[in-house]
Amino acid sequence: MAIDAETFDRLLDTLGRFVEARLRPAEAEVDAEDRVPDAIVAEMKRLGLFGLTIPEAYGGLGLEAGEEVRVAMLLGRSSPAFRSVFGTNIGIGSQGLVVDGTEAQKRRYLPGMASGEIIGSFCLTEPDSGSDAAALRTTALRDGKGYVLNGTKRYITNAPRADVFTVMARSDPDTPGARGVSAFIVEAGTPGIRLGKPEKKMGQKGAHVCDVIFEDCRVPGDALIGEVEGQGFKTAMKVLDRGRLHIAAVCVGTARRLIEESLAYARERKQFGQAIAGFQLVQAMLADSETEAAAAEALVLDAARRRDAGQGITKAAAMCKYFASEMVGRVADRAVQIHGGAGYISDYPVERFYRDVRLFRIYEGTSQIQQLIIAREMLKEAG
Ligand code: COS
Repeated sequence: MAIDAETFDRLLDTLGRFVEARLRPAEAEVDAEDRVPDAIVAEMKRLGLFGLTIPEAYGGLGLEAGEEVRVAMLLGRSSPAFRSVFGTNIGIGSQGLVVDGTEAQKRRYLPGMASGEIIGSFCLTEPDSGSDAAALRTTALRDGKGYVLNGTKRYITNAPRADVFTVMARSDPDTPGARGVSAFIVEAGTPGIRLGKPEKKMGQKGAHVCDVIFEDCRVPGDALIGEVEGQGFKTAMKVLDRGRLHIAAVCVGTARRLIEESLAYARERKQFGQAIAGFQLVQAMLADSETEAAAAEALVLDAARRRDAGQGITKAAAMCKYFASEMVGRVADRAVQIHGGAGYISDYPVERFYRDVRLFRIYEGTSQIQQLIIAREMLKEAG
């Protein structure tokens, strides 16, 4: 454990109060304005949220998976846009360096990411390569001591405010598939990088994505993560294993929030002369949501324990992401149903969460990709 149990409990307590007192009251404003207020971002920095998973040696809190998922469940109780502010720094935007970077690369970027001074972002997806990540076409061709990058990356979270990108690119154009791919750490100010227009999304307003376009973008040789070619796809997959567990934990937190909203509404709303919570058909919806959220939580905590025990979690993380993201979709649907007409009106948080949670089944690997990973791992285990 990187921090002692008492300090961790204090952290959870502080973050719980932050979610209740600062994030929840600002949710509607963030959705309407498509922007997280600067004052909240500054508080997130002060609370250490940008460095939750970055090792202590580089200025972070170095939380283990079991601690990280408990924090993620807590943060999941408010709009996902808030977590997204620092989500790439503690996940896909920093972990490539954490797992495979050289000491010099870690020293150069991780302390700034941990403090929130540097925003990290992860460039894997392309216009023609989404689920089939190994088919990516962006190239990084050797030129003297460095590389020249060309290609377009799509739907890149936090790209509009990123300072550094972890970029997966084909360094060996003659090797198709995963083996020809390398990972690079590229500073956003490098000439030859252009950002596309911010995309208009269905939900998660306040979290921004856009294209990142590389046009003859020259990077030094030491931008190659780990300074080893051909490892970039594996780096990306390792990063996604942890990322998927984190997203699953967020889904559990969001489900808890939706259940809380549903329960409160069902107890207050009266029809046929009584609170609708007294009707068994409404109770069935509440019971299904509660049971499924508890099952997802147990799955997430078990996978986190396995990771902290040093076990591989490729299958477990995929199972968590698959089950928890589908689960929160069903919970959000029931929450809207319990609210009736009110659930379709934006004055009630469930309308916003219904749109927000839809993304969980898509990013960091669709449900169908998680199914594929689970089945592949089962077949491997069976020999
Ligand atoms: N950890 C470490 N290594 C891994 C790994 C993991 N979780 N998953 C795969 N690898 C390795 C494999 O062992 C293989 O190595 P070898 O060539 O040495 O055998 C290599 O990576 C290629 O793996 P694989 O053959 O499984 O690649 P595929 O192209 O068949 O499929 C999937 C990989 C479909 C699982 C992958 O493309 C994927 O996850 N797609 C979804 C991408 C995604 O999540 N995008 C979201 C956007 S990023 S926010």
